[in-house]
Amino acid sequence: MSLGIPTCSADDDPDAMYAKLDAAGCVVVHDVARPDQVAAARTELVDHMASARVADDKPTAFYPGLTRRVVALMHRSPTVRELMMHPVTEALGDRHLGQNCSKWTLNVTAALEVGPGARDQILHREEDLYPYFPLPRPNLILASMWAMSDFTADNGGTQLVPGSHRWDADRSAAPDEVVRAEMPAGSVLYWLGGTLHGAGANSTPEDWRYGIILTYNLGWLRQEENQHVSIPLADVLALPDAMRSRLGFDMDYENSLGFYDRSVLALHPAEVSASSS
Ligand SMILES: O=C(O)CCC(=O)C(=O)O
Repeated sequence: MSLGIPTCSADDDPDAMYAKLDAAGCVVVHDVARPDQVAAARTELVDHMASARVADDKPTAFYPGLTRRVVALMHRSPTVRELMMHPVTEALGDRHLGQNCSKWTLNVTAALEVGPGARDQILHREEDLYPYFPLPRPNLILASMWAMSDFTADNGGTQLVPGSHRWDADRSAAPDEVVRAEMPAGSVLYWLGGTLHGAGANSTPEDWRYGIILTYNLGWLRQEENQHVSIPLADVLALPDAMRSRLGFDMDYENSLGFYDRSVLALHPAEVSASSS
């Protein structure tokens, strides 16, 4: 029997919010993105989504057929950049990832649509990227799914297995342990890197479920989406320090990981050939 997905409101006490996330491995937070932010992100990404390839329907493929995705959102959407460091995410990230690193970073960005007829995605853990740790793994990843449209049990709402972040490797989910995230646009589903999840099947005739996934990892791990080449350097240099740091263009001051010479980072392309010759 599923434990269910706890819910909160964006202005709830962050410790109480994190306690729910830590206990269930997932939590839905309501009223995080404003309606104007949802509308702006959708507008900024509309052409990219329209030209994205709809996945073919191969029964064993990781990405189910009738879904489409666009990545590199730090480059493509100034509004998603703003949402990327939302205070709710900052509070949950500090509490979860901050236990195991002095800096945590943006891991993956993607806008994801699940179209009518799409099947359930295979259940997986975000932390399967790092198979060298036995399950249950230490805290490595925090994931978030921003609802750009209403998520329902029928239109592709994310499947989750609450409690599975504490399971050993030999336990798999029974059907009645899987629950689908239902939330109105503007809400955010947060889940831990060890929680089994996947996109839900869409049995509606014409409703495309639209979400933006942003995941974060420990600053000393490799980022799954290479943020260093997913946004032009000129844009990186114009970002506020905190945002540039979250993207991973910064050193982890505790142990010097990622050290660099700022004067090289700031070189204009025309200066690069001169300085390297
Ligand atoms: O779209 C979703 O609800 C989840 C997507 C996901 O888990 C993935 O693409 O890895």
